[in-house]
Amino acid sequence: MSEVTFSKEGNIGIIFVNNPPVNALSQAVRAGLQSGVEQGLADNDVEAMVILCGGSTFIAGADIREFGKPSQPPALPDVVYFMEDSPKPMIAAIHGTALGGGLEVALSCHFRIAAPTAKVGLPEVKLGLLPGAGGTQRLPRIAGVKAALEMIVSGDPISAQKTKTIGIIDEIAEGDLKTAALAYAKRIVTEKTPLRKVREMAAKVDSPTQFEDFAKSIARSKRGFIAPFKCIEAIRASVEMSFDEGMKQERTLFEGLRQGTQSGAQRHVFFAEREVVKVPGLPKDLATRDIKIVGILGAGTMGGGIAMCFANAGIPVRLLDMKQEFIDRGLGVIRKNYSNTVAKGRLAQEDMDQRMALIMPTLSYEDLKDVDLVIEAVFEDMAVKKEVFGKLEKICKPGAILASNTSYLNIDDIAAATGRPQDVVGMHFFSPANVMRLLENVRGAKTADDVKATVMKIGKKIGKVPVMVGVCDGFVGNRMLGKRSRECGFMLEEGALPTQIDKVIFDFGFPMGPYAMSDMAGLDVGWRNRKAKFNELTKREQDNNLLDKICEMGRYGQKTGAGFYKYDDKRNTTPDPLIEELILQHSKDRGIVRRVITDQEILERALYSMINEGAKILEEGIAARPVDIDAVYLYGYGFPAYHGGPMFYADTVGLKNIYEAILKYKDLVGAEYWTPSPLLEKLAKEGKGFYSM
Ligand code: 3H9
Repeated sequence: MSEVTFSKEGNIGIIFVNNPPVNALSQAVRAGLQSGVEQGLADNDVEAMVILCGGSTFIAGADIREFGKPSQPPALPDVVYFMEDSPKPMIAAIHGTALGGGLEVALSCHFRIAAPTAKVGLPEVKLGLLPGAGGTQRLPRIAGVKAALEMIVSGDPISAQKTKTIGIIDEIAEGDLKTAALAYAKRIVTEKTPLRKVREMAAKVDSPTQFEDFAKSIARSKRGFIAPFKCIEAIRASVEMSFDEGMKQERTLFEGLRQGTQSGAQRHVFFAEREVVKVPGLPKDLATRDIKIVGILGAGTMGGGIAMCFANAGIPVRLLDMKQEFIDRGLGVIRKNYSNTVAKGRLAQEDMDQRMALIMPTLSYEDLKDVDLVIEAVFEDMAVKKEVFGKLEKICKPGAILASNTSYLNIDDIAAATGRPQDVVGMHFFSPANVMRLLENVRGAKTADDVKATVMKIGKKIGKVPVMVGVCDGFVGNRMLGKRSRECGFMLEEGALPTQIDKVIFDFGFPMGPYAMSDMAGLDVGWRNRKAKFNELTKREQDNNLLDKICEMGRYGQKTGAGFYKYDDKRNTTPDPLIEELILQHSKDRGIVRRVITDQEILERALYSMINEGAKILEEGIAARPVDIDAVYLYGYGFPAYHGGPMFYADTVGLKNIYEAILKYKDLVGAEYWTPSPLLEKLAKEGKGFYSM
């Protein structure tokens, strides 16, 4: 069956789009729409035309996969112009999500009717783009500049009800959409309703400085992104130029973005999120285990956050801790988190109550005997974990999945403490667990395939981006981050200060630099880890003991009011001369002559050390694909989406350049820290990238 068909019901032509899964506007769909309108125009019996879609949604936008290729006619702006020009009424019948080019098609129709559950939006900005088929020119004309700015710059869809209020949708369908749309079309014909061409309306600003004010309001949240600001520029054209000139301006801006690296990276992120859940080697149709009740051990920050994730998805939780006071404190934090969301208007009180009711606190392991999945979030110590898993093995029913939230420890060793290693897996959430989207699912050597498939599926269900990784110290995320921390520590000794390093990393697009981040997470965490692994460190790493010195002063970061920086009551950060003095003295004591370290060197050493480790992680099969590593960094560590993740970024820099830089740092810092991964070396010499191996 072709993607677009034309048929008739009485005097109404139906242009039916059927291009699963989301009716994206591929070349065939664009051509089909054009030819559908042509057929309707040529047929004297047809007095109006309805655009209707099959499957779960109206057109969800341009086919994103086509953006990297040369465009094939007909172009969408021409198709929609042709529709709007039709002398016969055109009606869009919307269900599911009319997104991007889909909404642009609808806006070029003369009338729009939508199912009550439908949503519409222009999410192009999330792909580093702007609406390129008239969205920036038509939306402000029909919905006003304010609504257009909000919708286009956020990219978030809005409900059919709201769209009716702001004028985008003319009618909400009652009952079957097709029947309602045909009746609406007939009414338009009978009543001879004049055609409403959005392009003929005028867009007006609400205040003379509306665009500047709006740009200022997003300066912080959209820092580093190009597209949101180009969206504003394009919308401005709808007010200041004629429709045709505005369309030209939109096209120029759209093309500039489409060809830029940011959009390439953000399109990569879109597909990465969907790709990572498809684990190589796991059959798609593998039966998974049913997860109806979840047990969580530990009501601390991590356990509480994890409990919220499941409660948010409507899954009952048994939250176990050793003492009533721990339970009370944990539940108090959960309640406070939910209340804050209610106060911000993002959650109804009723929903909060329902979620709280799903979390059943307990002091008894006995209450875990009927859970289908149990996740332990207890103290990060192998002996403690083994003891816990020994108990779980005895209590939990056969087939229950036993998961550890460990961030470093060896899952195989934990599994060995039970008689059912096939049921044991890592589920590593990131703090705050109710916010961060990454879930590193760690497969042990004996983890059963259906357990792996289940933790991927449940991860997606609770709104995470689950990534399957193998066993190693720190898995993917923390193992790579460890290399960055080490290199930054060396740079402090050699001549940099925390403020300089943090600024470089912040300016690259991370939410914060490594020292601000450590202060936020708590320096004692890293300190404890360092002490545990002290004997495995090199002499230089052992001697690089700034962290020890800072922690010995009782400075554990934000929670103690001081760490690498000083903090006031409101946690405002100021550099501390005392720490700077400590660093200078440290270099002196170690006989290191401090030198000027350029921002470029900081960036390269911080990032390339991680990329080189990422390549090793690929070689070892800890991550199956570069996209898994990118997803870990995008969703767990705040890697800027417009750089696409460390491995994607490496390809944009060029592996040859990275390889050469690694050799340079090998001479400067030492081979034990900077030996290129054989995979990276091979790809660099072959002129390839991680995504073209
Ligand atoms: C645009 O329109 C530009 C225009 O202004 C101008 C042009 C000149 N293309 O998300 P799901 C795939 S830019 C290609 O899991 P859901 C997706 O990869 C576009 N493929 O389903 C997945 O494939 P697979 C503006 C697409 O039900 C499968 O469909 N529009 C596209 O959770 C299912 O997707 C957008 O940005 C696409 N446009 O959510 C909308 N969309 O099965 C992007 C999806 O192989 N899409 N796929 O992994 C979405 O937001 C969600 O997919 C949607 C459905 C809400 C529609």
